[in-house]
Amino acid sequence: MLLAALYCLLWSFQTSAGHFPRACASSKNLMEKECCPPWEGDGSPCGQLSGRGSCQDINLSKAPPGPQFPFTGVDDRESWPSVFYNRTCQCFDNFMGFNCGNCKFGFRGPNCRERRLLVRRNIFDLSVPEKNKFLAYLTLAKHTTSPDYVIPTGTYGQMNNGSTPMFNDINVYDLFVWMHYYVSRDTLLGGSEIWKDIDFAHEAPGFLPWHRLFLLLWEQEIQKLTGDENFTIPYWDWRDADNCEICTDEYMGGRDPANPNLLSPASFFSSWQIICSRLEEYNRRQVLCDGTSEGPLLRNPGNHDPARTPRLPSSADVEFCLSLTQYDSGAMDKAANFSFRNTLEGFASPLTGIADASQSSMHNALHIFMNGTMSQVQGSANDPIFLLHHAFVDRDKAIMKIYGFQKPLSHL
Ligand code: KOJ
Ligand code: ZN
Repeated sequence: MLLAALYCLLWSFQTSAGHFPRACASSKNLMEKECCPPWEGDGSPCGQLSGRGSCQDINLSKAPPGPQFPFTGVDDRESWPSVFYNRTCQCFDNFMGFNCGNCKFGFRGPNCRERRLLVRRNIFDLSVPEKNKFLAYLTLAKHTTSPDYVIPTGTYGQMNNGSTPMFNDINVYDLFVWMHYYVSRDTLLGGSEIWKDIDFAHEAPGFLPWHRLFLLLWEQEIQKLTGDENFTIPYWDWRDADNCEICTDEYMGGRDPANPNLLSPASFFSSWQIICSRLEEYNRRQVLCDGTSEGPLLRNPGNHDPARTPRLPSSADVEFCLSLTQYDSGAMDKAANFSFRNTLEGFASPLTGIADASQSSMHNALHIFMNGTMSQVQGSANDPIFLLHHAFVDRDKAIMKIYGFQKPLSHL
């Protein structure tokens, strides 16, 4: 749960992942501010009897408000997760998870001691049965209610400070769509007031580690759902592409001949419903996305604004990003110059490294190019192309940049 907090400091806040263990969604848990569920293996909180972990007070450093968010105490995501819980499981050794029931990424076995190496592969290198298995996993995730997690449908204030819990079931796929919405959503300030200049996962140093953790958690949930402990997300290598090569009915869905904004009826995803897309409506009503279906996936690749995104990224663009030696720079936001993160994210030119608000390049270029659900930050993870795209953004050389590792870590 909420592991993103360990990894990123964005705009001076602990970042938030935002999904809640079902076992901690009661008014008792919320009133006591404790989330230390039992581990099934021994029935003790955090698997304490088996030495997996123990229930601990969380200890967060307080961050001062910055220019992007000149408030304190108005948003549940500040100092995550302390608005909801101030005691959670601290896991030992290679255990992790809300009840220390999982192994840390890269480990397996009953005691999580065995090293495991998993490799993310190019989707075009998968055999037809392997590719079809991936598509079947996506379908299964979209049709299976998450056994372990629920989503809050109101703020802590709307829940009367925990005494009236507001949570919904959600399917495994949409759980992650919702997390991406929640981390990037606007702040509801009460009345009709909204603060839009806030995003805990984009436009700042946490962009790469937040999305990296997102993909790792996604893989872990699919591994649990399918029993396939070797599952990894395939990537789409979009370097030098001049069209959406994965937008065919055999892969991520072709275009509907009758409506260019929709997926072809023969594709795997034409019947999918999206969530978390009606941002203006949520803001007007001062509510959160509650996971209700909001219509079909929209995608119209290539029919985007060519002045904003003239082309998809080239190999030379990627090489330029990798030549930048500073992970982030300056104000560490979307105006940063010569920043590896800002250039790879797509707010700075991949020719010069200078920030350019008129263009969406690199990672952003793919979102804009898809011209539909993918192009709006809060709902973009509805389109499964999001996963293939971010698996490529997360590829080895990018990761080496973040952590200074010598070896590729795409297998993490
Ligand atoms: C959607 C996203 C994103 C960027 C854009 C476009 O998720 O990160 O759309 O800039
Ligand atoms: Zn994102």
